[in-house]
Amino acid sequence: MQISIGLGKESVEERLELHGVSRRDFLKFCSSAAIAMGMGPAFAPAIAKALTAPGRPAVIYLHDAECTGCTEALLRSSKPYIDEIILDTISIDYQETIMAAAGEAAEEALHQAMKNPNGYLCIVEGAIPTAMDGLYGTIGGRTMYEINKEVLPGAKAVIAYGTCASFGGVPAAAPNPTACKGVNDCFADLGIKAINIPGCPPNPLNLIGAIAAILAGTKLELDALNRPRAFFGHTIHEQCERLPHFEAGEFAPSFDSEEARHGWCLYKLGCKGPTTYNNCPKARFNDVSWPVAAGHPCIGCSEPNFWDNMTPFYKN
Ligand code: FSX
Ligand code: SF4
Ligand code: F3S
Repeated sequence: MQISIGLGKESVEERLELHGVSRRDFLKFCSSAAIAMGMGPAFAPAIAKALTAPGRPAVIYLHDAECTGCTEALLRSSKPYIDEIILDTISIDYQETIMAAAGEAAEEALHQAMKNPNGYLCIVEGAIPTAMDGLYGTIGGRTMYEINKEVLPGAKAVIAYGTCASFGGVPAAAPNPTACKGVNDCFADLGIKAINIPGCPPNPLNLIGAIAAILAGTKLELDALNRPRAFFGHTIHEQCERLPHFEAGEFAPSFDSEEARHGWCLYKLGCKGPTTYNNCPKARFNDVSWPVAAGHPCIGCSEPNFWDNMTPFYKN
């Protein structure tokens, strides 16, 4: 996969066609994003319009301290070609993991994107190490802290994508020797107010939904943790397909039990669904499944400090 830097003159539709993505596939993808936002599929054309409108800002995607799972979630999907859809519609102009450019050419791509006449949106993945003046995380000889500080203040909007960028996540787990912080915690003094899309990994549909809302000029209602209510307004538990079993007091006794296979509740095996806000049951991953449906308890991966507060993840 090679990222397009400075896209050609074709329309978004033409570029998608070139990659074998039909208008129908694209609308299907927009319907999934609409459903993840809690809107009906009727909202899909509005999302499609926002994502393909001319004069869109550049998108700069910064990497900090993390496992790159957020990018993987974005790219490693089987259908319908989510990677092409994302890269060709939102045209990410700078993304260290997937861009072809390296070294000085990469620096140049970043500075070009920052000069885009339509401005730029910034997506941040990963937490920012702050101990030792940020020296625990450097890219091209500059600290992640410095790079974020250069890019974020000029952005039209900042999205903290993943639990690490939102709240510190795994790199900030106790004892946090690198003093990693989430974007808002790290850059509050610069007046940065990032929209948080947590999850470890986060769901790409939530990112696309947030970008579509920003591009369409729709105000995203945020909760006290700066998460869009459209995606994070309900607990996993409230939306879980195993909920009727919870209410009937039917709890799976072990992961390999018949009861677990038959959809009984995983609460007594450690499920954190009742205290975790996310839309996984509705958005699902890759249109296929989500942890609890696959027989794994929710570990609360989208909540602040989940690594410290939600462990032990399993009970038996
Ligand atoms: Fe990994 Fe992203 Fe977790 Fe963090 O996802 S999936 S550790 S949220 O920053 O790469
Ligand atoms: Fe709630 Fe978890 Fe049981 Fe689902 S499996 S009903 S989220 S406790
Ligand atoms: Fe994470 Fe729980 Fe969803 S572990 S992926 S918030 S089901």
